[in-house]
Amino acid sequence: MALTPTDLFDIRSMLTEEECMIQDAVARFTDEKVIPIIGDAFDQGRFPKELVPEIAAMGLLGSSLPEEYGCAGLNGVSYGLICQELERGDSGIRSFVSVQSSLCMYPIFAYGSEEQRRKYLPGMARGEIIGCFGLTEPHGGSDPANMKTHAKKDGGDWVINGAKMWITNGNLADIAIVWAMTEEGIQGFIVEKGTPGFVAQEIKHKMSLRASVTSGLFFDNVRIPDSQRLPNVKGLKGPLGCLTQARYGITWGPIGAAQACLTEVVEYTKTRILFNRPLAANQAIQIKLAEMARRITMAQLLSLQLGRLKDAGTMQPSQVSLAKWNNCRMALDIAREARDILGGAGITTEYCPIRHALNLESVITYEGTETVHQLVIGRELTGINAF
Ligand code: TGC
Ligand code: FAD
Repeated sequence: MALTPTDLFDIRSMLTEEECMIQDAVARFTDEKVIPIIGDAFDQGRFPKELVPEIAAMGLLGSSLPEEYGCAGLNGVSYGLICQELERGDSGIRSFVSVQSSLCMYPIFAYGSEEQRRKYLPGMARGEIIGCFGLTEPHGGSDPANMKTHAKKDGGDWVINGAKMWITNGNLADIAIVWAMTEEGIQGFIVEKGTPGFVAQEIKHKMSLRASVTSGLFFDNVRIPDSQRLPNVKGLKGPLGCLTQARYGITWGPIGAAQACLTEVVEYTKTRILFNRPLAANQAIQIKLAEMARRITMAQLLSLQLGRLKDAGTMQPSQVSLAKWNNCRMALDIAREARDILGGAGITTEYCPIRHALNLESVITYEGTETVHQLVIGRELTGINAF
């Protein structure tokens, strides 16, 4: 029996019927709605916002949160498969879902008051309220403990001053989850668009994640009531807890990007005739394709096991770091190699590898750079903090 090139170890057979149905539904959406438009959106530097209602209607926003807040209540493996299939289309679409789900809805659910959950989560699940997550600051994102943005208590209000940088969905967002230093350590605040003194400014001239909105956020004496503070967490573990959720999804996403590159390059090399034979008939090419399939397979096994650990409630942040590092590196290497195999044709967005490669330059940097994740593993092995 012939194996599936993008699933050589039959990961599908290890999924439940519900997980397979979710994967198929999102795969169909990506094939029919994302892939036909994404090359142009990337060229134009435009996030295809018109896709949001359908993404929401499919239950992909906050998909792991409970149904009582209007969410789908799916397990972690399903969330991973959603990320994988969306990123097979484009990292920007997966980014939108990651930020909304893991970085905005999750903290409101995990750290928010019941009133905040009821106020925001159902509208966010419907895609009517869009969120962004402000942790990184202009002076250096790898070390968020050194946070300059601060919030000062003033009677029953908080006054926020500072700036955040590289914020996905910044100019799209109706609310920002903003992390700020207070006298009691880092705390999270929900800042609504239009609050006086709060401005989002889109970052232009990006060569990566062009089908995604990235912004700077600026806070000049932004006054919000205490009811907009997330009451149930203090300290860096608040934002880092959100990152663990998002990074988990990001371990799956790049698998989709790599699968898209492999699929395209296998077809191309079978039909490209050079030196009187298909390009795919050369050992040098077959070894490159085999290497891609090997690395995709290892990444799939890592993410599936990570997902099963997550669903069992035992997943550890350093396990997520290992998979985020491995899978982003795997996909970036594959996208670059695929671009090379396409020759000159590989430099336009008619073929997906250059778009995925450019996107993955961000994916390997955000949510903790490759170095940050390597040092997390180093710390796990040695017990010595080398940051
Ligand atoms: P450290 O001393 O290690 O930890 C402080 C407290 O946090 C706890 N903790 C975690 N909790 C949950 N998940 C994790 N991954 C955690 N890592 C640590 C830890 O137990 C401790 O708790 P407690 O109770 O003892 O206070 O903190 P550190 O200052 O040494 O930092 C370590 C380091 C470098 C790993 C951390 O700062 C880090 O991860 N830096 C990278 C920052 C980053 O990833 N930023 C991402 C910004 S968001 C983004 O990029 C979105 S892109 C979205 C998209 O478009 O898809
Ligand atoms: P720096 O922290 O300045 O790092 C620079 C270099 O130094 C890196 O190579 C890093 O690996 C290396 N380095 C750092 N520390 C060490 C060390 N101890 N030893 C050796 N090397 C080290 N942030 C948000 O808060 N919300 C978002 O929605 C968001 N979306 C993003 C979207 C995009 C497209 C991008 C590109 C970024 C986004 N980010 C977001 C920011 C992202 O998380 C940061 O870019 C990332 O954490 C790295 O921070 P930095 O860019 O300031 O680099």
